[in-house]
Amino acid sequence: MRILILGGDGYCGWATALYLSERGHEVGIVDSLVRRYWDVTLGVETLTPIAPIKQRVERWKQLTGKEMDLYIGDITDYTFLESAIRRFAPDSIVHFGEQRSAPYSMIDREHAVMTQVNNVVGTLNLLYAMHDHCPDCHLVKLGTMGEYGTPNIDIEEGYITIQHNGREDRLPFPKQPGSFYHLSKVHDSHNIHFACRIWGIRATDLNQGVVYGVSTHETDRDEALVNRLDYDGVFGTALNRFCIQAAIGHPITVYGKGGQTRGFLDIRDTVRCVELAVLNPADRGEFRVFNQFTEQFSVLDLALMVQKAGAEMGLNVEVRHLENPRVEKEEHYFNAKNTQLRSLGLEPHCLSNSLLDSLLHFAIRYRDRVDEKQILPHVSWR
Ligand code: NAD
Ligand code: USQ
Repeated sequence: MRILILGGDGYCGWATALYLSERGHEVGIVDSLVRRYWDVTLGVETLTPIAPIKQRVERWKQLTGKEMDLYIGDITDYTFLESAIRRFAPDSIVHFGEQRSAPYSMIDREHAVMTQVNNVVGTLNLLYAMHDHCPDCHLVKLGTMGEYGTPNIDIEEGYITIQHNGREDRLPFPKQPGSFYHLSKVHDSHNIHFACRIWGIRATDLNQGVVYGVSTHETDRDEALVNRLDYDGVFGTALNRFCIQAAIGHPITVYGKGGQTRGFLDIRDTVRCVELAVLNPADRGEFRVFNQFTEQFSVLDLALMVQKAGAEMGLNVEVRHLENPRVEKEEHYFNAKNTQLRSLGLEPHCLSNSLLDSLLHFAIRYRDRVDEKQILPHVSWR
C-alpha cells in the first residue's frame, strides 16, 4: 500500500515509517520538523542523538534499498498539504503530526492556543485535502486515551449505548480530557466524525495510551536510525522518564500519590496497531474508534517496578512523591476496553523485566547526555 505518515520524524511516526517500509509498503513522510524546533525553544534534547531527517532516510535506503518520499512542510499550510497528497497519492494516511505534550499546552495562553491551532487546523486541512484529492483514502488518526478522562464507569471503544426516557441510542462516549492538548484531540475526533458523516471519509481514531520503550527491530539496525527518547518535564512521559531517572540516580518523580491509572503500550505495539488499522480499513463513511493500549498501570506501580528492576541491576533507585503540578484525580476507577485491535490480531508485548532492563541499559548508555535541570516539572495546571 501507499502510506503517507504525517509526523514521520517524531517518536511514534519514525518507528512506524520504518516498520511499514520494512514490510514492503511505499512510505512517504510529511513533517515540518517543528518538534525539533520546540525542543530548541525549551532548551531540551532527546536522550538519544537523533540524526537529521534526510540522513535518517538516506541511511535507511543504504541499508535496505527502500526509498521513502520526504515532504518537509507544515500541514496547517493547505497549499503544501494538498500538493504532498496529490503527489504521493496515498491509499492510507497515518496522522501523528501534532503537538502532543499536555504540559507544553498548559505553559500559558500562547502555548494552549498554538497547540489547538496546530492540531485542530492541521487535521481539518487534512480532512479537506482528503475530500478534495483522495476521497477513498483511509485516515488512521492518532487520538489519545486521555480524551475519555477518568470516568467512574467502564470506558468503551469510542461509543456507548445509552437509554434515556425510554429511548436508546449508540452515542460517542463522553469526553472529559485533562489538558488543552487532550482537548485538541477531542475537537479532532468530532471534526473527523463529522467529515465521515457528510463526505463519506473512512477513518480510524486510535485512542492511544502512554507509549514506552525506544527499541524497534528497524531503529536498532543502525545508530543513524535511533529514535528519540524524551525525559524532560515537558515532553518526557511517565515510564520513559522513570527509567532515565533511575539510570542517573535521580529520584523517580511520582506526582502526588501516584494513584493515576492509565493505559500503556510498548512502542513495538504502536507500530503493529497502526499496521493492523491500515490493513483493515474502515468502510466509506465509517468513523471507527480503537482503544490502543495493552495494559493498565498506576503511576506508582510503574515507579515501583522500575525501582525493583533497577535494584536487580545494582542501581539504588529512590521513589519520591512530588506535589502534583496537574489537576487530575489521583484515586479513581479506570477500566477501559481494548478488544478491537486484539481481535484484528495484536499480540501485545507486556511490560516485563526484560523490557525494563533493556530500557534501563539504553538509558545508562546515553546518560551522559542528560541535563538534570530538565527533569523536575515546571509547568503548573493551576
Ligand atoms: P512527536 O512530537 O515525537 O512527533 C510528532 C511529529 O509531528 C513531530 O516530528 C513534529 O515535527 C510533527 N508535527 C507536529 N505538528 C506538525 C505540523 N503542523 N505539520 C507537520 N508536522 C508536524 O510525538 P509522538 O510521541 O510521536 O506522538 C505522535 C502522535 O501520537 C501525536 O498525535 C500524539 O498525540 C499521539 N500519541 C502519543 C503518545 C506518546 O506516548 N508518545 C501517546 C498517545 C498518543
Ligand atoms: N506523571 C508522573 N510523573 C512524571 C510524569 C508523569 O507522576 O514524571 C503522571 C502524570 O501526572 C499523569 C501520568 O503520569 O497522571 C501520565 O503522564 P504522562 O506525561 O506520561 O502522559 P500524558 O501527559 O497523559 O501524555 C502522554 C503523551 C500524549 C498522549 C497521552 C496518552 O505525551 O501525547 O496523548 O500520553 S494518555 O495518557 O492515555 O492520554
